[in-house]
Amino acid sequence: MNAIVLAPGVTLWREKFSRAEQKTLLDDVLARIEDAPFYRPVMPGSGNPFSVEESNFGALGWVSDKNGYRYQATHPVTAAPWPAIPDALMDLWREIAAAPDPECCLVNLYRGSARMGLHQDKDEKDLSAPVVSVSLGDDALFRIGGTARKDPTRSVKLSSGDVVMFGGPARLAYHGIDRIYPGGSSLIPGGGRINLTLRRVSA
Ligand code: MD3
Ligand code: FE
Repeated sequence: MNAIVLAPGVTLWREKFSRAEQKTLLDDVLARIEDAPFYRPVMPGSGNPFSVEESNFGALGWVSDKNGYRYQATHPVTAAPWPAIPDALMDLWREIAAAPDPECCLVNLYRGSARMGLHQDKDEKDLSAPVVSVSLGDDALFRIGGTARKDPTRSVKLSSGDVVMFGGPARLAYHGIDRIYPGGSSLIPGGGRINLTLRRVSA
């Protein structure tokens, strides 16, 4: 279905979720957020707050605090287990990922000038499975490079309903979100962007 290969291991499906499917998925996500509210992580060491707010669904959630980055089974504020991953996202993974079921759906909320600096995702024991990303709401300027920080990067605008899969040679690529374009989408109440990333954590 209209897959574009952006680079080796990087596949993009523009508007894989229709507007109606985006709305249904967002309602499902926001219902689960009632049980696992967005919170603002802080950087290990410095304790500086992230500009994004986060939550998770699934058996394991990715968290960051003064002590480091890790996966854990419970919400750092409520101490409750994370809600289950929405069915529509499990279906998506099973359609495109060719890997055992995801254990984590990290939920990132970008409002205003929130961004995410260039980084690698390498806290997962299983680096053979891809990461699958779903964008909802306002457009974002996404940047992806190579496996070394100094490698050249390219920028791609991601819009609501877009799905990107990062696997194989791209699994350890540096990537980040330079900015959000506010006000472009009416999907999310209060505006902004939600990114959902599905990950396999255990080997
Ligand atoms: C490329 N999130 O949560 S999703 C993250 O839009 C993260 O919220 C961004 O980077 C966001 O870690 C980008 C796209 C993405 C996610 C994981 C990747 C790209 C990736 C892992 C490896 C390579
Ligand atoms: Fe990442």
